[in-house]
Amino acid sequence: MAKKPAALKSMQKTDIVTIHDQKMQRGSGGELHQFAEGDTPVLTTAQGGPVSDDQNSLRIGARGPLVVDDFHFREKMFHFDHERIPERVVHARGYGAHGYFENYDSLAQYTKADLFQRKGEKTPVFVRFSTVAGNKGSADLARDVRGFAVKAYTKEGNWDLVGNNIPVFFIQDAIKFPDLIHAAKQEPDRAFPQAQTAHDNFWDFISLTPESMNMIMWTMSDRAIPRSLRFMEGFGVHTFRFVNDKDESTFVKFHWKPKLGLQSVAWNEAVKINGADPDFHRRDLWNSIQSGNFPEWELQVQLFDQEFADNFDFDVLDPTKIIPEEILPPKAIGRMVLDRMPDNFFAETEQVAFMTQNVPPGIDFSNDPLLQGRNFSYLDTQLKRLGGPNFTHLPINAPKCPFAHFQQDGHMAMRNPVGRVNYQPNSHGEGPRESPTQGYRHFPAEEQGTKARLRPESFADHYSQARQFYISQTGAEQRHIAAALTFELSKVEMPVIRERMVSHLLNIDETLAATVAQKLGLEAMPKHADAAMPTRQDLDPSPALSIVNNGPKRFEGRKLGILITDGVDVGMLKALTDAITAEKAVFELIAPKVGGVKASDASMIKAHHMIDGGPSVLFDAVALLTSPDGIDDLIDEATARDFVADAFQHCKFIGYVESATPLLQKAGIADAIDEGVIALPQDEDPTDFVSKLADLRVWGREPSVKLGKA
Ligand code: HDD
Repeated sequence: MAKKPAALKSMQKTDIVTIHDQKMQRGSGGELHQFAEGDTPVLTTAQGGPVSDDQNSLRIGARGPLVVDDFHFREKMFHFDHERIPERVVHARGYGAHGYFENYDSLAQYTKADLFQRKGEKTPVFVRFSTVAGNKGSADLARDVRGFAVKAYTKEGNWDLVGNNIPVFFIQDAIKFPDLIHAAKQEPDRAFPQAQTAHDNFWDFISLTPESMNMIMWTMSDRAIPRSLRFMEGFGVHTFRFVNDKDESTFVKFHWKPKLGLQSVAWNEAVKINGADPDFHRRDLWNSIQSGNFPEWELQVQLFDQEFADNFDFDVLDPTKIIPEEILPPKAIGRMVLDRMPDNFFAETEQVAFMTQNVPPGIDFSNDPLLQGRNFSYLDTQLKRLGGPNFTHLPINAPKCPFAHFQQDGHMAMRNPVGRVNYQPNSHGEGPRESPTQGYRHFPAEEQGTKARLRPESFADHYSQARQFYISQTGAEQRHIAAALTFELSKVEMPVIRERMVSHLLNIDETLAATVAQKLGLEAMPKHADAAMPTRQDLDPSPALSIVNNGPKRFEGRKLGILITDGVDVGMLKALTDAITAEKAVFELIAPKVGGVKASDASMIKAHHMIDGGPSVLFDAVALLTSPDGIDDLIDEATARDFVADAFQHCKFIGYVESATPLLQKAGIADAIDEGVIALPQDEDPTDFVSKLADLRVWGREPSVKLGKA
């Protein structure tokens, strides 16, 4: 007979034992159960029955088989086995937060929507940011569009503005959406690549879909690798309608503008962030809200009438087009502040159900065929994902205004009507009735035409705005677009797809096409792609489209990584961290050991990261506060060399004390000092250094880094 395990023997000797940090008490039959001390609640089953032992399943003899009477085991496993719900078919990976929208002034002239009537009125919101292609567990810094979905709990029902961080879309008709998404996600036979469009199927579809070219310029730009969810714009994309109480309609496009300005990372940095911290964007939002730095966006609208729409160069119903802000300046109408994280990720962020068709009176749709198709799709997906028609009973989806209807029953009905009457009209004089005056009235647009499967000719220009986007970028941003296209197409195995893409690029910008063709090593330049309409060369650049040109010019909300060693000068460290805090930025300390360092005054300073766990890609800028003795702990560390070399390569500001010079040498940048590599002399106020950080990046350094001159 096998010997009893030692742990079991000892457990049988005592009346109170500790298992997994929990005190367990032996019952009269020798079984272990929760030791309920003070106000510690007794563990129960989901049926409310108290549980005596949650560590050992019921069995015959100490080493015998389990028995089916163990209803607690059965229930616990049953529930665990059903914990997952289907992830979203797109936008599976997301992160949400609560907050409010504050209206600046009455917009009654344009819309009767209640949330826009009164100055200073606050409406609660829940926002979910997401990537599109990746699965729920994919990394945050994938090159991808970001979802920017806002649910406003207005006094007249929920308004969902389900937008993206890019104001245009890949396709003009919702019927193409399943093809687009099939092509973008993992290929069906091999189930890779994860969260990447760098593969044949995506570029095959795109190269056969010229209407996607404007969107492709955006997704290959730095917009697709934002530094933080807090530093990106959001767009409603489509043209909507505002309708006022006289039933007059004004077309409207919605834009969210981040208070802290726009900022993205470099591609090489994104790749490394995904390894170092796949939750980079989540963590950033969590940390900033938990520490009271509430992210904020201004809601701006482009308002226009039918006459403007008729005279604009492009069709305002075409979701692959913008209206440049220089042509139609946006009007700021309110601000949104996110100030509270959900209590439970699953209950709120995972179960929140956004639907474009959720609009309050005063907001209506246009005939954008993508929007109309979306209005059909979102309800279906909630049924599949949340398992039944009662998903509006979930607190995150329920309106916060009074509501009354006769919908009843169905799976998991939690809010059930009382009384006899469940229909209307009725003779009991009970229950809600429709209200022609207060109820939602669709804008009475006059429509006519022949029923047919059509694409309007006014949607046919696929290249002009793609070119406009490209020529509106700074040199650095244009280089990034070329590099992104080259990277993605280099992963495409079928040469014909690469060539077809270059033939489209020729219609956008010949220099861009030539650069990509040369970097891909194309043997010969293809012909221009056939175009339904020639590319307009006369569209003016739109400065609003560049991130770099619209940078915030301040370091607020950003993070400095300070590399410290034993002997760090406490005075200097304090002056630097004070200056950073005064700038409303944050800092983290990186040291050879996470336990910290012994500073110049012999005090111990704890670190946030050890050098291996705190690479410079996690920070917006770095400072090297070493000491002549302490530098020895770092000089032979590859991670310390990478810390500096990466910061340089990613065009970040680097502040350094003299003793860090050998580290600059190891990183190969000692002879490449530029205006972004700044000496921090002893006894000098580091405020100057901190004020320079406002430029965020030294993009001018990039060509020299690329050429390997560093
Ligand atoms: Fe969509 C989710 C944004 C086109 C069908 N979409 C979804 C989410 C966002 C967007 C942000 C995630 C919401 C959340 O966080 O829960 N989608 C867009 C934008 C589009 C767009 C800005 C174009 C302008 N979408 C689009 C089309 C269709 C869909 C054309 C189908 C006809 N979208 C869906 C969906 C999803 C979704 C399948 C998946 C999960 C969900 O709805 O709740 O129904």
